[in-house]
Amino acid sequence: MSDATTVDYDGLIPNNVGLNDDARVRRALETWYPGYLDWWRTMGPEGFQDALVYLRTAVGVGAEGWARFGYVKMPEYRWGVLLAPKSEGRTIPFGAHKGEPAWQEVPGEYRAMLRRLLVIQGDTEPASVEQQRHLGATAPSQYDLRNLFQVNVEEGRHLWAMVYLLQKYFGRDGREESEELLRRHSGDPDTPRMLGAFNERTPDWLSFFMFTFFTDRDGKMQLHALAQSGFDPLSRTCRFMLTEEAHHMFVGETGIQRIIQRTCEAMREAGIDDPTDVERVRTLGVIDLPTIQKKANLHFSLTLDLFGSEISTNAANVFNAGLKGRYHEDRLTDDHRLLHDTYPVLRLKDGAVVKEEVPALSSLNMRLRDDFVADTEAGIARWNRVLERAGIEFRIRLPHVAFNRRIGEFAAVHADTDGRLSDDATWQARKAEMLPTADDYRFVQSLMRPMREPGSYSNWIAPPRAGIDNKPGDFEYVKIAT
Ligand code: BYC
Ligand code: FE
Ligand code: FE
Repeated sequence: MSDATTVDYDGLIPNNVGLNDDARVRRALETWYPGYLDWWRTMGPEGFQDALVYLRTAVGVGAEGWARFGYVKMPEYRWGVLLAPKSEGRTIPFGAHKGEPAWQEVPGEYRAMLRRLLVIQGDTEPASVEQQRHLGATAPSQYDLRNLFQVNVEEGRHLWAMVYLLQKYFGRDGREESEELLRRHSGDPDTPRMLGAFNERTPDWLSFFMFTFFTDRDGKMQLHALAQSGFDPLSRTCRFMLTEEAHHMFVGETGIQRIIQRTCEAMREAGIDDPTDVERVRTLGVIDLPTIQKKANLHFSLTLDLFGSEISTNAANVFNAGLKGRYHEDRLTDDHRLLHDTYPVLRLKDGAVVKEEVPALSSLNMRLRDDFVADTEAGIARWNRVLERAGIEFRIRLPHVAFNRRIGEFAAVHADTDGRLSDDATWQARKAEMLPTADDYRFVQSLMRPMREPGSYSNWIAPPRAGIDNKPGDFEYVKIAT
């Protein structure tokens, strides 16, 4: 029996959802498992499959001590199905059904809508693992290598989380969707992943840290919105996923912070004051600040696309249905139905970017995106404190939301990082100041050399302030089989 906080570790699939008493779903998951493992081995981290990696594994869902650390071979990681504890008497917090008891089964009228949300959420998780597949070969330290793999196994577990919901609540359709989730692949011309950013490459560690800083944060925002769901199993799943997600953004934020720190140190040692003297900074073997800015521009704009169109009937429908709420819905004090409210949306009107009040229900994607931008700003401010302390006249800043977009209001125009619209020729001429160029990629790539010695770090990144699980600086996080 599972009382929701104890996790059953005896079977093939660790879980706190009573799989032992649910032969149908257990069999479905056990049938899916070999295909998953095959996917992990062929599309997951390249190499290192026999290495012992110092990983945390979720062993409970309570607020205290939910994870255990230890050496694991990745294919033997205990991917499990873990839901946050049920809160008795929970009601649907928003939309047309607000105040009714939360659903424990799929509401028939919303079946298709819910299935689509689960599939899109599920699709992103393995996509990110595929995107990061080649990074192990060039990790700048054992510490970073371990963090990469930690993120990868947890994204794998997030796939399990969605597959469980699909198989438990969607029968045959759910089993087919679960297979499809392993069949689509990031960047595949015939069967790509569903959302744009998940088909982009993550070619180097600067990209990886930017991805975990920006794109995993879209994950955080979307999971928060889904954690409010009136469909209780989804709410509980997402609440637990969020406890893991925090580490992914930590990896991104501190990764970039350490890169900036190292660049500042090297510039100071060499007596370089001008951060835009890219050539000289590069000769020091560290990443120049303008390149970091351009990568941030790229990953920010790609991630904004993941919020969908600013004005969206899909978003209105899933809110009305009680399936996907707002960030911190439970802390907001309006009527949670939004039938009569408006929200300010940036729009393109007669060739200008203007703010317009739009019905609140239609602008929920915009609202979540605004919450995302605010959350992002806090992290950027911490990067900038490193620059400030080093006395270097440079600040990382977010580009305008209209910059480099492929989805929504600004998809059809060119806007620069200040939001000024420009014609195609001007855009082409200025692109290299705003987005990474082939030369920038080549330079960053040239720094990507593996550092395998415990406690040693590649020249372009500073060591972290503390080890994982309080381990000492020279801890061997990954025991590479020879
Ligand atoms: N690329 O009304 P619209 C994560 C499609 S990340 C391609 O504007 P909607 C993670 C859209 O599907 C979080 N297509 O938008 C992070 C629709 O197509 P159909 C993932 C796109 O539907 C790092 C059409 O355009 N979870 O967890 O309101 C590592 C019109 O759509 C894109 C979720 O996203 C795009 N960028 O919003 C690992 C939550 N954007 O149906 C993991 C679930 C839109 O007309 N998903 N389209 O064929 C959703 O809530 C919504 O589907 C979206 C889109 C917010 C994604
Ligand atoms: Fe995830
Ligand atoms: Fe994540």
